[in-house]
Amino acid sequence: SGKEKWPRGDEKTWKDGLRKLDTDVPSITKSFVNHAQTSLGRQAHNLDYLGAYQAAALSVRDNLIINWNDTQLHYTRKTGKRAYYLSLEFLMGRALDNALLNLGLKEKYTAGIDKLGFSLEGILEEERDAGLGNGGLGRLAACYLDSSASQELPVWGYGLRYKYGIFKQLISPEGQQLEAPDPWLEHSNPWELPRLDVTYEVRFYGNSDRFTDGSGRAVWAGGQEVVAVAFDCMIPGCDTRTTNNLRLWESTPKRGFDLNSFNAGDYVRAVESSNSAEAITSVLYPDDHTTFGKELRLKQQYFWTAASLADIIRRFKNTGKSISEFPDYVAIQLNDTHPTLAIPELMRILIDEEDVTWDAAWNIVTNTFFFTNHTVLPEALEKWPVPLMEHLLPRHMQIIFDINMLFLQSVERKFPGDRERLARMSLIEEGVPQNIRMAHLACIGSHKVNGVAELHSELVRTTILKDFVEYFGISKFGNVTNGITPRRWLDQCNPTLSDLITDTLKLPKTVWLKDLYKLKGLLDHVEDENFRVEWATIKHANKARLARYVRANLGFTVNKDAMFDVQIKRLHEYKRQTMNILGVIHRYLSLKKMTAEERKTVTPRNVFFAGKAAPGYYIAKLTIRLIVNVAHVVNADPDTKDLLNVFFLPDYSVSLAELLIPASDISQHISTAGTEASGTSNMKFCLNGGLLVGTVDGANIEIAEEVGEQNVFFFGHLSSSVEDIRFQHIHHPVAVEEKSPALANVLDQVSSGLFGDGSIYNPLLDTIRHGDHYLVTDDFDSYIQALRLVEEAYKDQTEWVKKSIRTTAKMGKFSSDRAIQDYAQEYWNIESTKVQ
Ligand code: B1N
Repeated sequence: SGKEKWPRGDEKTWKDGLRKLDTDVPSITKSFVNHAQTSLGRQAHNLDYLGAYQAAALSVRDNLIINWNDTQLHYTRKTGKRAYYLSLEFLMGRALDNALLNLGLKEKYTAGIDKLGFSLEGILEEERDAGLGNGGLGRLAACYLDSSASQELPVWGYGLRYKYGIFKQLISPEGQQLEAPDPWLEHSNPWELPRLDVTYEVRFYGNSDRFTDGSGRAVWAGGQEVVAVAFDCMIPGCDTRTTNNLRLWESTPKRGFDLNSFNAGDYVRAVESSNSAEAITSVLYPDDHTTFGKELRLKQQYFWTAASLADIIRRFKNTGKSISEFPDYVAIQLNDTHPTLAIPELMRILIDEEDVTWDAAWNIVTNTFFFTNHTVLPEALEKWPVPLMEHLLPRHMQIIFDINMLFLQSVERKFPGDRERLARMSLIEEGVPQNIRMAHLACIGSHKVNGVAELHSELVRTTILKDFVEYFGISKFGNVTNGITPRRWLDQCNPTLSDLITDTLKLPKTVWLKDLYKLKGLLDHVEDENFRVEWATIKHANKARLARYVRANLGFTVNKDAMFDVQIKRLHEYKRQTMNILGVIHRYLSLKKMTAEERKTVTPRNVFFAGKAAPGYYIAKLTIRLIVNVAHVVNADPDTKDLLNVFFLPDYSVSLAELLIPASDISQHISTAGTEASGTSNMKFCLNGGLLVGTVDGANIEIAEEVGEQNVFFFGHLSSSVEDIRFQHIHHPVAVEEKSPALANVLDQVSSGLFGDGSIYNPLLDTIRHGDHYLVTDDFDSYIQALRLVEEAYKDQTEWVKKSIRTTAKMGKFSSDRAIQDYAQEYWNIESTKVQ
């Protein structure tokens, strides 16, 4: 009859039972009260704000689940190509406000919650950040999920459900960073759906024995088996029913695990080994841009890639298609080298379990994977010791050796007799021990490789993967400039500016939020004085909002009429927070020398810092200490305290960024040229009308191209000269006094104890005095000059506001919707599809 058969039972009874989306205030309040009553066991008389948050979240979650279910059913029925984003980090932040905005239900929830005697604002503050990432790489993954759902693309994320996310940062009165665990799951997490039925067993250690039949197959057995359990997080798109999935794996011991030890009465040993299974997903590694070769980290990487691949393959097999068609239906994006083991793992499954030949398997693999590189810093390029890999994953080690042998044979055919080239390109770096170069493996196992901004992608092509460009040809090596989601990074964090833009463009909000190039319509209003006043008033209100936070949480009073100058990012020598604080000291010393008359002409400035240092990164921690102690002195000095203030805001997070970014007049992105692959907060500040002070690096360059160089404050040496300057530093060192007397004076003041015991800071200052790998000495004077120009420009508020509007207006390119469409079309070959 052409009629679809109802799956089971009475269709009407089923359909009557289905929950519908809450779209009106009465059903919202009803759902809220129901959840308080039955999910939480609370009532009006004993519901506090935390309970109210949970009730609200559960009621919103019901809506998400309805959409999520329909989306997944739609994908299953459609059976088109899907993409999977494998990332060890997803820095999601809070979910409630984002879900309300993307569902278009914020106003109705505000009204409903008000009726129940709570304020939505207060409820939103109860939510803990999901901090499952270190910084830009993890937040990028989160923005890409938002854009995939908003663009109605069939994309799933795969990651780990760490019990503890990025550590909580405490700052002692002396300015020392202390780390505390982040128990983000303490009050249960309403945004996840445990899928206790979706599990996979993942093997470690054991032995791999090759068949002797010449098939290349092997049997890997023994060792330890750990179970991966799925937890699904719903990712709502903006103004669409599409709700995608982020699947996070938790490690648990295998049921009945090591029963022998229990039987033998060795209770403690048995419990210990189950602890070790759980340890795999216990904590996010808090180091970025460094590799330690820790076994537990490698275990995390394999556990996650093995579970994710098994899940992807199971889903593919359910479609009934032949395994040779895998790359026509599956694209897998490797977010940096962390998931590179997926390459030998897919080879293993195809060869050992699916009976595919080596060549056919390699063909499938190299048409399935795509690899994004996020840094060219040598210390961040992942290497794993061969003995560790052999011990933990013996079968994968064999496969990697085989891939390497075949690859080098092919290189040898293309470049006969070039032994040095073979050594450079090998997957194995010689040494004691030998190391596996994961970027090389990711590169040769992927269909395409990309960097994250134009300059960075060019550096990838000409430095770390130069030989591979010569071997594969240039077309394998692309660029996708990073982007940010304007939903969180404008509409959510700066609602008043969002409303002004909506009114000014005379477009529905979701239209410009999903086509960010529409912002250029703001250019028609730059000369409208009323509009400029509204623009400036909003910035001022955002500064006041930040000032209230600082007052309430840290007890400092912030002059909200001063210029707000912000640098917030992970602490790292290459990001040069040290140069910023030394610049502040320079400013302080100049102010001290001025007469009272001269001081009257000075623009007051508040300098905000926030960011975490890796727990073992001594120099980065010393920088925090210096910032905190400079703040103590400068903020207390009656000569300067009205003109210059310094704040280090502890425990930087996504939520704190949402408060700081809309409040900035200028932000600093001052990495040594060639070191910051892209940067993404630079885009967030500019989208919110903050101007950029920066080096000619990463995405700063493309921002300047879009907004015009007259609207950014560039300084410093270009990446093309960095190598030569470093060579000079080593072979013809010139004293700081000669290169920058201003900097030398600042260093002397620090050493001589102006900010407390100077000797504490010597290891930090010595990184500049000797070697100066990050070129602080070379860039300092032009940095100070750039800040002078900022101060000049800020005095003309009319012009300044025009620059601010023009900057926001030209940020269309930096929407993560553009970036994700680029991946979808140029890399994954997937299409948008509308959920009915
Ligand atoms: O990735 C961001 C870029 O915008 C930043 O410029 C870049 O620094 C950042 C090892 C990393 N690169 N590499 C990392 C993170 C964790 C880890 O364990 C390296 N993060 C970046 C997004 O493209």
